[in-house]
Amino acid sequence: MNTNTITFKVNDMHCASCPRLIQMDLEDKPGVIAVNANLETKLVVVEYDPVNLSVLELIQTIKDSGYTATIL
Ligand SMILES: [Cu+2]
Repeated sequence: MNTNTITFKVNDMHCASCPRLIQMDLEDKPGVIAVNANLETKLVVVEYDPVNLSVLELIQTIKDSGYTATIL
C-alpha cells in the first residue's frame, strides 16, 4: 500500500487534551495509518492511505473535532 504523509498546523490546540482528541478522532477514520499531534509545535502529522481519504476529508475531520487545520 502506498501511503501519504501530510503535516497540518493547528494553532487552536491549547492544552494537552487537544492533541489527544484530534489524534483519537483521526485514528477512527478508515484510511488513517498513524497520527502524531504535538501541542508545543501545534503540528499534526498524519500518515494515510490516499485511496481511502483525501486531504480535504482530513481537514474536515479535524474541523469536526473543533479545530482549524491549515496545510503546512
Ligand atoms: Cu485543549
